[in-house]
Amino acid sequence: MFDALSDRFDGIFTRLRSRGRLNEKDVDEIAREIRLALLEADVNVKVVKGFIARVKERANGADVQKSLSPAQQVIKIVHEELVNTLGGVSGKLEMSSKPPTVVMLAGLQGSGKTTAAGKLARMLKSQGLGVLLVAADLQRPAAVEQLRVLGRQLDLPVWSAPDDGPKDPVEVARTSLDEAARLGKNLVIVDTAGRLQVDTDLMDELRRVRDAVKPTDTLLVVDAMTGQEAVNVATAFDEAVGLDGVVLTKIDGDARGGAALSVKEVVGKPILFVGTGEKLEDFEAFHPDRMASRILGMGDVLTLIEKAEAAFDVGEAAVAGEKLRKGQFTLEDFLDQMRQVRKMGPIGNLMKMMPGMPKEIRKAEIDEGELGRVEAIICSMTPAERRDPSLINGSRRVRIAKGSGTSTQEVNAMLKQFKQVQQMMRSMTQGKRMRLPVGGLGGMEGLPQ
Ligand SMILES: Nc1nc2c(ncn2[C@@H]2O[C@H](COP(=O)(O)OP(=O)(O)OP(=O)(O)O)[C@@H](O)[C@H]2O)c(=O)[nH]1
Ligand SMILES: [Mg+2]
Repeated sequence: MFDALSDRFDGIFTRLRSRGRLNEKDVDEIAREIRLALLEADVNVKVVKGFIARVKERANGADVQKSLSPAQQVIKIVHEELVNTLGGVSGKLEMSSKPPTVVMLAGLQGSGKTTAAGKLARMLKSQGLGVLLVAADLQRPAAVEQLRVLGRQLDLPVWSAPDDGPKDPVEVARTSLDEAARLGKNLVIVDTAGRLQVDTDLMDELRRVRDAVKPTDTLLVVDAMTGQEAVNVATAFDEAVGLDGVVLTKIDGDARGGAALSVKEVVGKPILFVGTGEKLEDFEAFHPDRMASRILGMGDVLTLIEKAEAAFDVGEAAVAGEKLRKGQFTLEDFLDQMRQVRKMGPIGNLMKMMPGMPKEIRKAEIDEGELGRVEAIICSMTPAERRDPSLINGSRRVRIAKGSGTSTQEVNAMLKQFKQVQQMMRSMTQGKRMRLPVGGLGGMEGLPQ
């Protein structure tokens, strides 16, 4: 999401950097370009109008700081206005003072409700909450089973209609609270059937499910691909059941970002979470400031750090750091570290969060296959070889290449790069000038040296 918009901003700001002072006419021109960029990203017209008016007023007005260049001033203003448009401060789930807290997920068919139920359950479980999943979607035959599968993956209970009893979602919802009490769970996530706004029967059923569980948080799940149509969807659901917030799904796709930039301002409901992929861990709390930074290519260090904290074992990382310092870092340690990094998600996504990454690198297709090959090569070595690569002679190289489905050249290149890293680490710890390995490691070729 936002790739096209990011590119447009990048172009506007690049041209701006070569300018000196900005007069009113320059500001008008920039405003026009930003307006077009936002409209192309399918942002609601009213939102665009307000956004442009504020940027113009501030760029022309006294708001301008003398310590910044004209380009920096405009970027700062646009960043702040993007943050505001995306909701200003980060929203949070409301927790009930009288447990259980009940989160009800509603939305159009296929928007990602059931997946979001699983992802949210995973996130809250990891925060120490006792979660019960509730299958109040009896519309689609496979819906209950889909939630049960997620429950099994997460090792969480799923409450559903009895297999041989009546299939009434309102009854399932109502009894789920007793089940939560019986199991001692303090958080209940209710998955509901997908429905179209125009379907009055299903909207009515949703209201009755709501009245049965009295949700602490009613969240609308919206597919980012919906664009600014998300505004109409959110308005309809808000009128029908009352919303507390929005979960924006599939932002990993090529949605242009209109939904994200329109919904808060028009409907007044904050985006609380975003879905960034199909897997259960592809889910993040939504932070307007961080998202604005990502749109403007400034990176998102905080999310990167959080991902690292979630993926890395602190103890292991400390041990690896110590070995690095002492020059005892082996291929085995390298493999461990690489696996931990890969747990953080596709390297390409991580690159986008790094500040100061040139656009070409942010957009470069990182070859995940190359990382996989490096992993396969190390895995095909014996433990002794991993600890002491100097053991690896010609015939061992052939064996390793065969075992990993690579060539001896690839094995050689990998070993050479590893040696360079070791040398670099050694010279760093000995206070010598740091020399980065030529070419970098597995698939990372092309990074600035
Ligand atoms: N790429 C991507 N796919 C997603 C994301 N969230 C959900 N999906 C996919 O979208 C499809 C629909 O997801 P569901 O969770 O079944 O949607 P739903 O709203 O429960 O659908 P109904 O119950 O039929 O209304 C599935 O194939 C999911 O894997 C996301 O954040 N990114
Ligand atoms: Mg579903």
